[in-house]
Amino acid sequence: MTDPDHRLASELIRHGISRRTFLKFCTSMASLMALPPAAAAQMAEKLTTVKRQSVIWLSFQECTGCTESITRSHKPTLESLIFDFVSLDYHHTLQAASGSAAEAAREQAMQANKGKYILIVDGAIPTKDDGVYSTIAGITNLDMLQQVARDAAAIVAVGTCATFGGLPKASPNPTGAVSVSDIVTDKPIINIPGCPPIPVVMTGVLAHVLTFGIPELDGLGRPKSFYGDSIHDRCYRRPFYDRGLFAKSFDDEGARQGWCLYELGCKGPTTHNACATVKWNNGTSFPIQSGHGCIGCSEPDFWDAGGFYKSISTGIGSPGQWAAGAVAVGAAAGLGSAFLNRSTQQQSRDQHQPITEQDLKGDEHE
Ligand code: FSX
Repeated sequence: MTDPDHRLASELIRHGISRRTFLKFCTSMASLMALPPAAAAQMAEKLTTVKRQSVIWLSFQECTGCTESITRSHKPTLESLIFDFVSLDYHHTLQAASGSAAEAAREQAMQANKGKYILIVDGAIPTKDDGVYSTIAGITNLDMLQQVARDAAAIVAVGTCATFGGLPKASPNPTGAVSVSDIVTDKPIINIPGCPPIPVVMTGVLAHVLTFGIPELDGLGRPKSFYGDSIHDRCYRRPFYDRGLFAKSFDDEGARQGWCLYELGCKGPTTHNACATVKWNNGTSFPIQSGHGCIGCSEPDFWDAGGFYKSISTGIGSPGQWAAGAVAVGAAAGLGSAFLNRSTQQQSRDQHQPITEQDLKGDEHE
């Protein structure tokens, strides 16, 4: 377990990162999250001075892509440094301790920070046959989630598996996999979907929680600052869509000219995420920029609903499940003051109307 009195300021010095660089990071975080200009300085001040927040990270039914996403960088980044700021008291992939020592660390952290720790979950939770399909230290994921969630201040569900069930929940869902919000209904839950999520989105949301509390969420519990727009809204290929210029195959002249990939099955119009603006690998690129359509990985049921290479316009899949247009449920100022329960999320999910061909045609006249 790490020293809870440790501050980020000393980590910055240890890594030779200047205040100016750190301020730049906070400024870009604040701007990505559409916060007012003064927020960057407040964020920097708070992150460097407050005590480390206890975080317990549980990984359930998943591929470890979410952890890979946040840790796989070829050099230490400020994003990874944010994790030096928190006291990551349990993460069975990253921690040095194993076996009973790891479980003892989890229990100790839960006791020492009762009601105050943040629980991060990646992976879905199998519920069929009493949850026997995934266990850690002999405890089913279902039991461990309920146990650790009980005294958490807030929960961050990371990755589409934890937020919506993701791949484990895909038909025929042999383990009865469900999302965190299907199990925990009495705690604030922030959903950060994506298979995997963008690293800077994870750290940005975490920085917001640590400094200003829970960010403003959409109807699916996703921070509006990162999931408020569709990929289509911010796509650099959008002008081709508007002019009706579509690639018909991945190697035709249109594809070579960088035309819109909509007819090749791109799910950008029905997918909410920050890939088109934040991008991946330190802002290098994102799938559409490398010539492949969006597969909609940050939307519920994307494995079953889309048909990866089928155009939305063919009617294959059911775009209504793809969360067209998020319904805001309001902002929350602090960990204790925001409460997003399952019924609210479910209700919002039910309110989503399918995107129709007419809606998409309507875009052409904007
Ligand atoms: Fe799921 Fe994450 Fe996809 Fe993988 O932990 S969101 S399968 S990237 O690993 O949960």
